[in-house]
Amino acid sequence: MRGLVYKSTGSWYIVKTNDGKSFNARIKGIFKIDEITSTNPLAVGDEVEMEMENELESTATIIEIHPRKNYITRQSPSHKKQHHIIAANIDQSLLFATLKDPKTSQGFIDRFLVTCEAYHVPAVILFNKADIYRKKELEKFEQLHDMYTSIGYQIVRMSVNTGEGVDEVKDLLANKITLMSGHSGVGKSSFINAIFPELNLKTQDVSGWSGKGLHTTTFAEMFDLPFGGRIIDTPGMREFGIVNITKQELSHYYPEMKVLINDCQFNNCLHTSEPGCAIKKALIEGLIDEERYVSYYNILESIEKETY
Ligand SMILES: Nc1nc2c(ncn2[C@@H]2O[C@H](COP(=O)(O)OP(=O)(O)O)[C@@H](O)[C@H]2O)c(=O)[nH]1
Ligand SMILES: [Mg+2]
Ligand SMILES: [Zn+2]
Repeated sequence: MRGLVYKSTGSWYIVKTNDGKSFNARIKGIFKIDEITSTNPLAVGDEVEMEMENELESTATIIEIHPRKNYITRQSPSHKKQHHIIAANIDQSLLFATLKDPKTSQGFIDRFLVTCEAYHVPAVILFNKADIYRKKELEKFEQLHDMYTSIGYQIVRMSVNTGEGVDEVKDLLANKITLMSGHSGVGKSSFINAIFPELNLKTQDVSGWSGKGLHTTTFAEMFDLPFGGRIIDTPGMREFGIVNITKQELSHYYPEMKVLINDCQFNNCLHTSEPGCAIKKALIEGLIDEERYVSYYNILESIEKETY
């Protein structure tokens, strides 16, 4: 029987069949998956084939994984060369960002966008907690809004507290598998609770004192939405490590740079100090955002370090 992985807790997986039955499933045998080294063979969103183990106990054995449309990984915090697959077969990714309490840096947003571009996952950026933005944050929002929309990204100004933008985001979720990401404390669980109160996810304040917070928030989990569609909550995900991207590739994942790279004098141009660089020229002319170039440069440097 065929099923979809909803949660992974290490060696056990919660897998749901098409008719909505949940199984506790384990892997049997060795899985050869793509050509990547990952610390987890299966992830939330994977389509699998299972055999019933015990019908009464709803246990099953996973015998096969179906080919993935895409997947998103992050670097293992302890082994930089290894990655951990966060989720597979994603239709889109929503990045929850905030300009205050806490402040999401543009560098973080850009790393996220690069990861999405590299894995072919469409991305939308949500600026939550708009209710507490003052003049400074509102100006910053306008600037980021204009810059990101000019290079093709969708931006939503949102507040779970006042409801601003919530329906707009809810509409984006219909009939899709959506990965929710962003720093802890930006309002992901609050948003999910606002559109689907029955789920009653723990928000930060509660999990903080329950003592279970850290433990229960390590694994990504998928939820069915009552109005169609599924969301994947990724609690505790502090950052995306950029994995498997070469220095040469990086500018391909900046849409505003990608359209210019054929105009560089050298076809292996990294757009730092090479002569005849079309990207540097566009930067000087103000056609490429300075902060975007800074984030490009920082990611480029981090790739350099990892490759010795
Ligand atoms: N002012 C304000 N606070 C919010 C908003 N959304 C969430 N919060 C608060 O931010 C904190 C963290 O929210 P939570 O949903 O746990 O964030 P998560 O870690 O991303 O899941 C909680 O105290 C929420 O009440 C919002 O739109 N405005
Ligand atoms: Mg949360
Ligand atoms: Zn160049």
